[in-house]
Amino acid sequence: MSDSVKVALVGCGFFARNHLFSWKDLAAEGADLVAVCDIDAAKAEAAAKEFNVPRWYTDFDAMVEAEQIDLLDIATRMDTHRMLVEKAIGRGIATIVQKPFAPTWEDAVAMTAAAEKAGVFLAVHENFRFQTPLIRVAETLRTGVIGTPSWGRISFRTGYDIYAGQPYFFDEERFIILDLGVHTLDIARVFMGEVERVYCETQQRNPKVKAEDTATVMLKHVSGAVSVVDFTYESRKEPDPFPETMVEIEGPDGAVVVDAGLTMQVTSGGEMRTEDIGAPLLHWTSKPWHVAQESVLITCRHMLESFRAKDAAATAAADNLKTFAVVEAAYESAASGTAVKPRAYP
Ligand code: NAD
Ligand code: 89Y
Repeated sequence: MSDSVKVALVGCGFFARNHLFSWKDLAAEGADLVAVCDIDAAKAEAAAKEFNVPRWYTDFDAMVEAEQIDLLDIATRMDTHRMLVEKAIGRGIATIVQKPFAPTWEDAVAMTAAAEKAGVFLAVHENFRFQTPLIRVAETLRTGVIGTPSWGRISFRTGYDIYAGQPYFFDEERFIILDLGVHTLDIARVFMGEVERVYCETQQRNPKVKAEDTATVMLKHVSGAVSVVDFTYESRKEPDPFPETMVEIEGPDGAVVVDAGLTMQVTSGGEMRTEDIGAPLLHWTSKPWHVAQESVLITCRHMLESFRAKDAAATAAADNLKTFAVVEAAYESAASGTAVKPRAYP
């Protein structure tokens, strides 16, 4: 086993369980989870006990002062990201931060600039591109079997009760594009390349939420390809595919299609083959969340390996800003009714 990497986790809420299981699984690959922190003492203590973490804290400053942390994993909500990231980067601590990177473009840029200036590793835990099914689609596209993608659809439509685990969604001022669009728009970049124009229509279909819960986004990619990225929390169909992403990519020589149930159909040169691209069940994952849960392990592993290799992560801050720029452009487009060019990071 290579040298151990001391990991600390801040935020022990709903989604952090997946990080805790992942870091414990990665102990075999040298991750040493030394401390957890939550402003809610009961949550921090419970996480430490259940996952056998030696120390727990309620005060982030106290944790970073007392611990020798190699890699900090921030799993709090976005309103706290800038404050925590800037403190960590100020101490030279390599940091991973959950999506959405920040509530605003300005915050995301500030964190990216701070990390670049300090020369410190900063990456966003953007895990959809690390889902087993979507990894397989990206690998298949890279083989060139359909040629260069020219049209695509990336779709996440559900009516699953996401509010049960994440009740804070009711109060978001900007909702599904920032929460879920960050994932699917990131996937559009991975499959079809960078984006030069964005048009978006939003809808608020659930009267109990404050902001958009449905978005239909059209992207013109730099390559000339066009994609439709659509997502909603208000789809009423059975079986509900939550949390699977449906995909359809067309190229000059064929097509790749992923339907509910995670079967990929690859057509190339007039022949079609199917492949099961479902994620395996791990000892701590359960349906329907297992596809998302397993991707947390794969993401954490990628972060550990990138940090060790002194490489930028695939979802480094600067890369995630490109997805964030598409998110901002989608909001601007929906407000103005016009197509918008995503901003560039200076
Ligand atoms: P949550 O509210 O359940 O948990 C957040 C925790 O952070 C809470 O326990 C809170 O007490 C703690 N906290 C807040 N401020 C803190 C501070 N200053 N120091 C220490 N602890 C602090 O939220 P959640 O649902 O677990 O979401 C957390 C993040 O994970 C969000 O950004 C969310 O978008 C993201 N998330 C990602 C995925 C994914 O697939 N990548 C899925 C769900 C949630
Ligand atoms: O918050 C969302 C996310 O990031 O992935 C799934 C989710 O938890 C609900 O759609």
